[in-house]
This record gives sequence, structure tokens and C-alpha cells, in this order.
Amino acid sequence: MLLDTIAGPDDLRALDFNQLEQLAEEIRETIVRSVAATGSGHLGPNLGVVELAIALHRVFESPRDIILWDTGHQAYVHKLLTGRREGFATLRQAGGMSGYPSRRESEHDWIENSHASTVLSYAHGLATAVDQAGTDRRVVAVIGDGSMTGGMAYEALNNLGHSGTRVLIVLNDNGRSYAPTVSRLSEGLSRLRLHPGLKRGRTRIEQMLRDLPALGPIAYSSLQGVYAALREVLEPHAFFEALGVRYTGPIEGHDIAGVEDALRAASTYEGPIVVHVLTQKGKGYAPAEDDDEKCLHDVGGVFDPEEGPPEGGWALKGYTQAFSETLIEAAAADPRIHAITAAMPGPTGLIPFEAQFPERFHDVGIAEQHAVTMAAGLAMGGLRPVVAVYSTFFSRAFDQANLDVGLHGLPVVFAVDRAGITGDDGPSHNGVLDMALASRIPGMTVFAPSSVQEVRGMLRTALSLDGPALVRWPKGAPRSVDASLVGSGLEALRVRAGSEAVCILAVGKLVGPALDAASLLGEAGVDATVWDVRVVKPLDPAMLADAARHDLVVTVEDGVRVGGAGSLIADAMSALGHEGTVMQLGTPDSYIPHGKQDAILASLGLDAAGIAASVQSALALRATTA
Ligand SMILES: Cc1ncc(C[n+]2csc(CCOP(=O)(O)OP(=O)(O)O)c2C)c(N)n1
Repeated sequence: MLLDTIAGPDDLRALDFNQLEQLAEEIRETIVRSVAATGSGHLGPNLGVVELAIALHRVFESPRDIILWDTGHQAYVHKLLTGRREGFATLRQAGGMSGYPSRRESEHDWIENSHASTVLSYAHGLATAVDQAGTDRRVVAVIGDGSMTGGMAYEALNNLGHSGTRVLIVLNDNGRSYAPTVSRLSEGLSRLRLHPGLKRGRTRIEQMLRDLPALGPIAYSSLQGVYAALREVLEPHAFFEALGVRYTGPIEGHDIAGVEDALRAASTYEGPIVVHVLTQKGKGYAPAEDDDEKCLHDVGGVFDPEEGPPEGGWALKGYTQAFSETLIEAAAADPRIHAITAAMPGPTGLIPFEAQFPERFHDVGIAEQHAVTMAAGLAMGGLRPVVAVYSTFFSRAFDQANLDVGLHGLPVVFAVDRAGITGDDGPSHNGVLDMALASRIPGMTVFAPSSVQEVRGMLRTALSLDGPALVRWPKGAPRSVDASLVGSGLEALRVRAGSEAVCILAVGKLVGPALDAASLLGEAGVDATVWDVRVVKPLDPAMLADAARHDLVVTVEDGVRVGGAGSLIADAMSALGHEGTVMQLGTPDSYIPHGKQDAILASLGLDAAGIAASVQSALALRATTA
């Protein structure tokens, strides 16, 4: 394999274009095999940037020149070209290679990322620093058309154009975000060029015109004139140039020599310049190319690379599915309900809603802040918006949730998926802040369902409230329970009655492990009471009063220990004059590296054994200090 001979970018420069094509093929195969074997990771985005990454590493001298990847999910090729082939066997596994650029892994990686639309801002800062140091290192920022829909990208462009800072921006335009990108900017000629049907049609028309005897060449050249005129109207150059950023392109992104030429030419420019590169997401792997919706953006399980993923992809998982179905039922009965996603209609479970209520569905692009304030506007206008968002991306719109929704007391429902530890994607994707953040918003009701049944009920309750509400559920295998373990309204639910020694107040996903911990404790002669907190804010006074009768109160949550549900409970307990101990279990004040969700929770003491052990040691401490 040629790939085995690539220890770093220098080795690329020794290859001719035929060899580079072979290398591109080997890279695609390596990526498909690794992602299929580990059953997790980003496929389509990486297959689309193989030639682009090769060209970048031949033209620029990383790490002396600084190559930055927006979002970072498409950096696998970059990793392969910078000496990390071995790491692909452990992609996204605990202790193994990260699914994103990682400073710990390589001097070629600058950003610990995964949240979109930031790269132009990093580039602006780095280029300013490079300039002050008086060096001629080039700063290159690769950003997708999807990530260009995020507000930060515009803020940075505006600032780059104004300051004239020398940054080379590669706009990697594949027409896709998670789903087709919602942006007028990347529509137009680029779409015409990329669309395989139209492309074939165009080639046929060109051929027919060329073949016409006598008239052929003239007709063909006037067709070129039409294309040129179309470019003027449809290309996004006017947009960039109006901001003071030079525009070049669009160029075919799978032609290494062509991309290299464009990069070399642009690299001599002294200010900010965009090289618009057209690529095909999922290029070279038929199951990804054939996936019209998301081009196998990411995968949801192990699969055979020869066969491709299961027919129809991976089914919606339990909690997301419960949300999706309940929202549709509610929306059928209430025409005021609208659903909003920030570029993630599939993963948040909104595609069935979109199919049924297209005019009440809004994909706003990777624009969480806009999504939330738009929801505020919808609610001001008398509608009932639901913002479906991953917990980790909710953080980005905290100010909007606080002031635009909270301050106005508007009935916006935040449907927060992938809350708590998510695992594979690493520190930036864990959803450990939502309860701490949302519970700081006055008037916000915060629900933490512990089962699929609770997701359904809580969503209905949230939609019936007069003010803002947030319902947060975890990633992964759903817990399903019988009716006796399902609460109602804003009440907490006592799920196990014990003696007055220990009371465990468990939140959301950790109710199951807390009950299992109580069983373990029972075997050791400790008869614990367990409550499903259900509503983190406002806390149920009946639960607090019952907990106050216990010597040891233990709170358990899959969110930050400091400032989360446990903190609220401890505060409330002291206000009640509780004289016993309140021990708070939750995630630590640190960034948690990637690994499997359950293994991480266990390592943090947030599984049944860990909770039971914490209770035992707190009891032992109380015994020695009593
Ligand atoms: C702030 C934020 N919201 C949502 C996401 C989820 N997400 C990951 S990749 C992606 C699409 C990115 O599209 P694009 O930049 O065009 O890159 P492509 O995958 O097409 O190469 C989205 C929405 C994210 N990473 N960051």
C-alpha cells in the first residue's frame, strides 16, 4: 500500500498524480473499513475531502503552515496524512484516536473541536498572531457549506474582510450539512454543477451542440456565454467580495492538480481569500453516494463494508422515537405547534414531523442561536414552538434561551436529546451542562425523564405550560417501565420506600442505576428510599419534605455535579433545616475524554455499583463522625 509509505505530508510531495489517485483510493478504503468495523464515526464528510486534504498537504507545509478544519469531523484524511494510520483501529474508542482533531495526538492539529462554524474566528486570531511574530506562516481554514450557515462564520468573515487579515479560506461545498444545506448562498450554479442528473444532461447538450455540423462550435461557445452569465448571477462571489473577502472558484474538488493550482494561486494573496471547492459528500463509496438525504454523514452501528449499512439506515432510537411520535400526535391536535431544528432533522427525530407538517417544520441551518430567538418570535405570535436540539448544542444558545425566551416568559419547549454523557464524540459532545444552565433561567421548568414513557408524558406536560420548559433525555438504549413507575405533572415519584437512613434522589437516566444500587444496598442491609426527581425545577416540595426525614440524602445525576440538580436540592434541603448529610453525585469539573457511554459513567461512579459504594462510604463516614 502506498499509504504505508506516508509517514507525514513531506512524503506526499514525492508522488506523481497517478500515485496520488491510487493513494486517494487507499485512503477511502481505509476510512470505510475503520468506520464500518468500529460502528461509529463520520463517513460521508471524510470521503468527500480526500483529494482536498491531499492537495492542502502538498501545497502547504503543515505544521509550519496552519491548517484548520471547521467542526473537525472531516479530519480523518488529514490524520492519515499526518502519520496516524495506526490509530484508525481504535477510532473513537477509549484511549484510542479521537474522532476530531486533537492537540494531544499531533502537532498538525490545532483545535479540539466538534462544534461548527468556529474556524474562521480561530484563523483570524492565529493569523493576527502570526503577523505580529513577523513570520510568513500561512493560515488555512477549511469550512463546509453547512458550517457557513452558522452565525459565527459571518461574524468572522465580516471581521476578516474589514481588517484585511491574510487567511486562506477553503469553502468545501458539498451541498450537504447533516441534511441538504439550507442556504441560498450555496445554491445556484454549484448545485447545478454537482447534481449528477443535471451534470449528465449538460454533458449531453454540450455534446449535441458540438456535433451539429457547421453551427456546432458557435452554438457551443454561446452556451459557454450562458454559463458565464449564470455564474455572474448565481455564484456567491458577490457575497464574499461585499464583505471584503476575495473569492475564487468554484473549482472541482476531486481533481488534485486543479485544487493544488487554485490553492497555490490563492496563497499569494495578501488578504482574506476564499477558494470555493465543489466536492461530493460520500464520494467513491456507493452506499454513501446513494444516500440522498445525508450521504452517510455518520454511522449508527457496525456494518459490512461490502454490503453497506442496513437498508434504510439505522432506526430512530427509543427516546428520540418517543419524542418524534408524541410531537406528531400533539401537533395533529394543536395547529400552533411548530418544530425547529438547527440542521439536524434526522438525528433529532423531526423527519416524520417534516413529512406530515412541512409548513410547521423549520430547519434553520447550523444556527442554534437564531433557532431559539426565532422560537421566541413564534411564541410571541401565539404559536407553540418546540426547539429540538442536542444538549451540547443547547449551550450555544444559552443567552437566547435566558433573555429572548426566559425574560419574556414565552412558552417555548426545548426538546433536548443526547443529554448527559454521550461518549464516542469526546469532551465537546457530552451534554452535561443543560440542567445547570437551564435551571438558572427564571421561570424555566426542567424535566428529566427516566423512561420512554416519561418522555411522552413530560413532553405533553411541557406543551401545556404557560412558560418555557426543557425536557432532556439521554443517548442510547431506552428504559421502558410499567405504569407504576411513571409519574405525572410536575410531581416527583417515590419509586422505592425504605427506612429513614438513606434517601437517593435520582435524575433521568440514573433512576434505573439508583434503583439497582438500592437493591445492592439492600443485600448489605441498607434499606434505601429512592425518588425519581422527574422535575429538576421547580423541585417537588413533597419529595423534599420526605427526603428531609432521612439522615443521608444522595443526589444522582448525569450532569455537572457543581451547579446541577444536586446543588438545587442541597440548597432546598438546607432551607428546610435538614441536619443530615446531602451528598451530590454527578459529572466532575473536567473535560471527559471519548469512550463508551456506560464505561465512562461507571468510571465516574455513576452506575449501580458506584452509587452503592458512594452511599456505603458516606454511611461509614457518618458512623465515624457521629
Ligand atoms: C454548533 C453545531 N451544531 C450542530 C452540529 C452537528 N453537525 C455536525 S457536522 C454538521 C454538518 C456540517 O456540514 P458541513 O459544514 O457542510 O460539513 P460536511 O459534513 O458537509 O462536510 C452538523 C450540523 C455541530 N457540529 N455544531
